[in-house]
Amino acid sequence: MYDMKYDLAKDGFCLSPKIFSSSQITSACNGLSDVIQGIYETGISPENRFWNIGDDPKSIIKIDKPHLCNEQIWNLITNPDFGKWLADTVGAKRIQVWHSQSVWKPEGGGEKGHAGWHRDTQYWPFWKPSGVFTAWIALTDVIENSGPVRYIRGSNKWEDITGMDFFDKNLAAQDEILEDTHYGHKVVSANIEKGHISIHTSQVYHSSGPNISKGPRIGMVVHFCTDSSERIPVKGELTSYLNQTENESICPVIYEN
Ligand SMILES: O=C(O)CCC(=O)C(=O)O
Repeated sequence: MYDMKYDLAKDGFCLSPKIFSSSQITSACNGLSDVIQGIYETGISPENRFWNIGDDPKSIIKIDKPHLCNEQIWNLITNPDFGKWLADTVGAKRIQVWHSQSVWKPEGGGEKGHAGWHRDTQYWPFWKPSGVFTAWIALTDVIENSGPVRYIRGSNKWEDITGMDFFDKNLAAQDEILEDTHYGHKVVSANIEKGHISIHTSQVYHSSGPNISKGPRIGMVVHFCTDSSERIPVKGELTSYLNQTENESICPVIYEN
C-alpha cells in the first residue's frame, strides 16, 4: 500500500507520495504555459477561460479542461500509474476524468491569488456527493508561502455553510463565518512537492491564500468519477452537461479493472 498522510474518509483529504517524474511534470507545465498564452497544440480550445491574455498577470489563472488543448497535459492526467493510484486510494474499480482545471497562482498577487473557501459540490448540482473526488497535482513545489490548498479537517461531515465561495477573495470575512459556526476548526495546508498529489472528497471545505513565495504556484486539478458515482437530474443549462462523459476524447477513463 501507499504511504499516505491523512485519511480520505475521516479527514476529507489525503496527501500522496510522489506519483509523477520530474520530466512528466516539466512537460505538462510547458504545455500549460502554452495554453495560458492561447497556444492550443491540438487545435481544440479549453472549455472555459477565467483569465485571458491582457488580464492582470498577478491574478489567479484558472482554465477549464486544458487537457483538451495540449498532449502533454493529456498525458499527465491519463497516466496509468496515476489512474491505479486513484483507484486504490478511493477504493474504485473504474476512474474517469469528467473535468479538469489548471490553477496557476502568480507570485506577489496578494489577494488576487485567493481561492475562497468552498466545497466542490456547490458547483456540481448534477452529482451525488459520494463517489466523486478531486486530485490536485503539484506542478511546482508547494510550501506554506506559495498559498497552498488548505483543507478543514473533517469538514466533509459538516452541513453546508452559507457565504462560502471559490470566487470570493475575501478570506477574512469567510474565516469569521467559519469561526462563528465551527470554532476551533483545524486547517491543514497541502504543502507537497512537485509530482505529489493531494486528493479530496467533494464535501471537504478548502481554499488557498496569497502566494508570497518567489515563483508561481501551479496545480493541475483533476475531477474524477468512479463506478459508484451517481448522477442527479438537473434542469436548465446543465441538464446535459454530464453527457460528455460518454465521449472519452473529452472525459477519458484512466483506470478500469
Ligand atoms: O488551487 C487552488 O488554490 C484551489 C483548488 C480547488 O479549489 C480544487 O482543487 O478544488
